[in-house]
Amino acid sequence: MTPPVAAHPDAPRTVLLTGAAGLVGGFLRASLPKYGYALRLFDRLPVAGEPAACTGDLLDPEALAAAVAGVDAVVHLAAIPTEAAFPDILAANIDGTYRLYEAVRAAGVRRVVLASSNHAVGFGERPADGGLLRIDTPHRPDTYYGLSKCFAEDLAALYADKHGIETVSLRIGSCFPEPSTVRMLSTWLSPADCGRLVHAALGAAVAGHQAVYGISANTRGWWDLEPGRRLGYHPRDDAEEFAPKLLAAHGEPAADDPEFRYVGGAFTTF
Ligand code: 15L
Repeated sequence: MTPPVAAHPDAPRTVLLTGAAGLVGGFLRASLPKYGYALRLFDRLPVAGEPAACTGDLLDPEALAAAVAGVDAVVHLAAIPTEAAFPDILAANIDGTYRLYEAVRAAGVRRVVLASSNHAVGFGERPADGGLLRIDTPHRPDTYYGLSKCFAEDLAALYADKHGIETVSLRIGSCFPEPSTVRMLSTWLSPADCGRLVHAALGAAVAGHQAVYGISANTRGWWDLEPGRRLGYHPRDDAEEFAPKLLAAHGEPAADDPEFRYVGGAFTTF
């Protein structure tokens, strides 16, 4: 068994992971226990190989209340993870996240780590001077999906200001086993760095609501990672090792290609 690595001394210990059956949920089920967290798993679908996982819907108040009872923190991944019809996004991502925060408030949980997305700022443009995209760039959603992540971040800010619930919103790039497009040479978040990021976000001192970009230490990254570093996120992976293969297959994108120009890449074209 892998020994625990660098746990924060005052980090939460019992953590509810919503969306535990999804891809990122699977990465975190593998990595977070190595940092010493005890995970409680929650998903609409059964979680493969995890008979103790709670199967329930975010829109079911009783299931949600039972899931949050007694945990120190919540990592909230549960959502439709891509563009979809507005009524579906409204139910799963917008109402679902509202219900989650209400349950968190009622249960007295202090910390949420929220899976936001780069698509909250998807129409943000690559700085022309070659600089980094700042974390305080205004919301510019590229889809209803991105809009739901803007809502989630703003909801987190409301519950911080009104109820003292601390949230770190992670504007995740492309969290996959490896990058599969040229854009992902910039936006990739490796599974191991995803674990590092969530661990940092669970344990760091934050006042209220704070957003950070979630990508690896990519040579071609153009989103400012400094806010994450200040929380203790020190990524170790770099998508550049995949560059020769991807560039040979696809070539360099043109400067006016949405994949190159906008944070959200192809999502701006749907
Ligand atoms: C996301 O937010 C999606 O959940 C994921 O499926 C990818 O499309 C990713 O963004 C991305 O921008 O690559």
